[in-house]
Amino acid sequence: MSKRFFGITLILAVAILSFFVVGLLMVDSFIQKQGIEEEAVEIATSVKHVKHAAIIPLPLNYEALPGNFLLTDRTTIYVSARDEEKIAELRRVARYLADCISQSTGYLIGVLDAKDIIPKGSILLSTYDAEPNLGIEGYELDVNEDGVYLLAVTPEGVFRGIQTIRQMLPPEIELSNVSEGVMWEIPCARIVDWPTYEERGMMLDVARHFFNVEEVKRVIDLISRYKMNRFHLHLTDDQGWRIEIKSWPDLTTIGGKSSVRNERGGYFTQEDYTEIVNYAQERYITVIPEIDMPGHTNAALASYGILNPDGLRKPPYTAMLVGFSTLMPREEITYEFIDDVIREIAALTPGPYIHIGGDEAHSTTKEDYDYFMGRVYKIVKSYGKEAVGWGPFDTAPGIPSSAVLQRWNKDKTMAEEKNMNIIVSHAQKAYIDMKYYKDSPLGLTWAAYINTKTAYEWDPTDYAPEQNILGIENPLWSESIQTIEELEYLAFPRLLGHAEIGWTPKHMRGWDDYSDRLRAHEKHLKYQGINYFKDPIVGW
Ligand code: TNX
Repeated sequence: MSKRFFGITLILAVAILSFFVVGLLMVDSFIQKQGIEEEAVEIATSVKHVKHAAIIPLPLNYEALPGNFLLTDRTTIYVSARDEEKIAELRRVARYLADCISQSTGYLIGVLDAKDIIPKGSILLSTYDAEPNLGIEGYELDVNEDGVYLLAVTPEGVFRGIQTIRQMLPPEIELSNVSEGVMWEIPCARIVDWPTYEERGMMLDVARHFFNVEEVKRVIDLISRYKMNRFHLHLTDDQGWRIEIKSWPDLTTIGGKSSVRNERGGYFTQEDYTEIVNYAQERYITVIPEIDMPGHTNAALASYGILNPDGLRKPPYTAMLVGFSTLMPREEITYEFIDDVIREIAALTPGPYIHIGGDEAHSTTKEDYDYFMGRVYKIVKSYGKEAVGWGPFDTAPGIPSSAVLQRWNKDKTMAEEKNMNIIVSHAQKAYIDMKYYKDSPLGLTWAAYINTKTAYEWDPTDYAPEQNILGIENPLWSESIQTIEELEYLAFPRLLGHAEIGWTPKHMRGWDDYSDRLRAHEKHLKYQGINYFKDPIVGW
């Protein structure tokens, strides 16, 4: 082989090799670029996801899929279940969804029983063959271009899933009048979801200032939107008695009149209360009525002289300081009174619980308090209900492990020792009557300032052992509020964060993601007509 030939071969070989190397590099850079583009697409979808499906509380599993389901005037809701009773209940739930859709789209949405195959473009609500591990409130939601399929073990689970669908639709779906020109799209996705805690609730104090049936129904409706399932009504306190007791009529004719600074009194008749309970039940929300005792009872003491040591009615109380009043723990008339009250309320309440208060009984000796709580507990049980109470009611020896503690502070407790169920309502995080900031126009300050971020960044296990936690509840005491607008201002948006804490597991929660979703959800709040606080910390 000549030197020249070898030289040419070498040049050729180098040329071929470099061709390959350059080619490979190009392919590689192409692949890399492709990767970046893919990543960009992914980011874009996730932004879109935040924009179009900012669901609160965050579902356990959310898989975004390409495309959208388009709701039209031909969309029909089908129901399917194994037995006639469930079908009837699902028809009612379907009607509820149809009405939600109709009011803003203007479409007349029909509800039909599913037979074999359902047409393209339909919504199916079904309790047929759902995975039992979804539990009572869990649901599976499949949205694809051909249809929306919502499956749950119970109609209650279907109802919770419907709230997810509503949040996935454009925010105009919340308006109560028809919006023209909106594409009623639901982004395609597959969701499998269930709650972390069994109880997720709100408490409303109607004793300090009264709120009427319509207002209470609105509150129930709003909390149902965020998958809450308990509504605790604080019905009696020093400043007012708000529930008609037929065997003790002066409780409302006298005790119902007063309120904080006498600004807003009133009471529910038993028919009113039943209307509230039924409205809540239609939304799969259990009402927990509270008769607070032995303290916080001035309104009762002002209604009946016989409940007082001197036989004289106390003057009505309209200030805000607490801890001065007490029923007489060693007098039988007290228990005759309580027996009547609990009997009448238990008869009107389908839920398993009656809340017997027990907080801040500073004018009752510990011995009397213990005796009193033990007696009242037995009365509650005798009417087939379980008792819930504020701390320190769990420290009374007559309160057994089957009772439920509502924990609001860090005072000494027996609940763990007794292995009681605990509802976590820690005042420094869960109280929605606290001011957001120093200069907030409404709210109290004794526990803390709680802005939207503080209200979100806590976990029930910070306050009780996991195995004892039944759930969480957000009390809205009403000393500082008199109107539904004021109520909404304190409750929203904080309540959404609490709803998520009760529903979504701790490891999936984070402020950055939550605040993104909250911002994206803002129009839904606005179009529901909620007077929410535009908390700057959310980035609003
Ligand atoms: C404490 S916490 C109370 C209520 C007040 C509330 C105001 C608890 C069980 N009792 O009587 O309304 O603070 O934030």
